[in-house]
Amino acid sequence: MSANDLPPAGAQDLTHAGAGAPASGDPIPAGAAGRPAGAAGRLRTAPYAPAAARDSAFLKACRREPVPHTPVWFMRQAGRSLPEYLKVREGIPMLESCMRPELVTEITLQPVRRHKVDAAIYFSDIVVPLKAIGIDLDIKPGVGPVVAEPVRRREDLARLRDLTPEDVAYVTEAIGMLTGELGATPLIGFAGAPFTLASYLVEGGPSRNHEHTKALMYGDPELWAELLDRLAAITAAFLRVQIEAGASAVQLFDSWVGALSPADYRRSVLPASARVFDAVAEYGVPRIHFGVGTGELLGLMGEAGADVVGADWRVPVDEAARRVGPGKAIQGNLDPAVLFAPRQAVESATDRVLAAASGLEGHIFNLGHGVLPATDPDALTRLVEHVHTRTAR
Ligand code: 1CP
Repeated sequence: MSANDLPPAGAQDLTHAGAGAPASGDPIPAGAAGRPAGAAGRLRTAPYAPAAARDSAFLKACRREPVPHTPVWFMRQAGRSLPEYLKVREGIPMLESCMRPELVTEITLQPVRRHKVDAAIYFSDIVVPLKAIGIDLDIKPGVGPVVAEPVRRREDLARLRDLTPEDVAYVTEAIGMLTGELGATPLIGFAGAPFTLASYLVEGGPSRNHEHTKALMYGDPELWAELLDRLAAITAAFLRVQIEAGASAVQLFDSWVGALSPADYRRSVLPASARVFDAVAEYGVPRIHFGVGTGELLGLMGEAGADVVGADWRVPVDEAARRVGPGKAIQGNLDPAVLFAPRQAVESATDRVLAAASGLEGHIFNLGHGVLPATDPDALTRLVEHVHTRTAR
């Protein structure tokens, strides 16, 4: 049974493998910390994810293996444009909805059922782990994450304690439910990268120019490095929880890092992002790295250690692959605003992305950034179908 045919979450008896249990026939040797030993730097099967997902087009493309068709998923596919999402979220604040496993499961499955995408992305937000360690923040409708007391001084770092699996028990529970329901459809876990998380913490909310963030980065490089270090530890712990619960791949969103020059990225951001990727390398699950406006940073983002690099729509995917260098798959990159054009124009723009990707070893079709809230859901369904048909081999 595939997730595409599934009834709404909770409408059936959920008998799923216990969260965190290796689901494949071959046992994973556990290290002292209960994590799989060895295998660093080599992509194999997601150790705790359902074995059925192993041969999915999405994971094959991440591993740069031949695929039956180009896999498709959309950043921000869960929520936003779907009427069934708006219905189940009615009256429930965003952060609270992230802490209810049944609701998270339902919202995560909705785009898989509707659009027949090749992967699910776990419904949450990049600020959830910060909330979980006690940072006073909220997600305000129409605004985004707002932090009550910005982090700008050395003494503020004490508020950034380590994250433990117990802090996010609802994530483990939801992923256990989800992997039971998704079957062969892989689940992508995610987290915000240290720079993007820092920008919300230091600014206190969304920001166009990141002026407080840059003032700290340039003005007190030592404190900045400690801040990013703390965030790298929290992010790594959060990704580990998701992988151990059954996520088949993880994406690190560094959405706002395109605000930096390559030299500043290398000096002030790359070391912390690299620590996050290193910390989950031992699991062997594909690690995806994405940011917006990162044309000049793609090579460095690859260097940080991802297996797959996502590109926005400003750089054609073949050029993105050249900048990233060999040995990594590429994800992207239809301009999400193109979906507002007539069907024929969407198909032509999609075909241009596919033509640019035709020589790549490992391409995952996605938008160049998240689904825009006013997008017609039917345009997304048609897009999945179009990519699958055009690339069937
Ligand atoms: O992709 C999915 O379908 C899963 C859901 C998801 C993801 C991956 C949400 C739900 N948030 C995110 C990640 C996220 N959150 C990112 C990285 C991805 C990206 O660049 O789009 C970022 C930057 C955020 C921060 C955030 N959360 C914003 C952006 C604000 C800004 O700075 O411009 C906003 C508006 C939110 C709130 C949010 N997150 C998710 C939803 C459905 C919402 C809307 C909140 C609501 O309904 O009240």
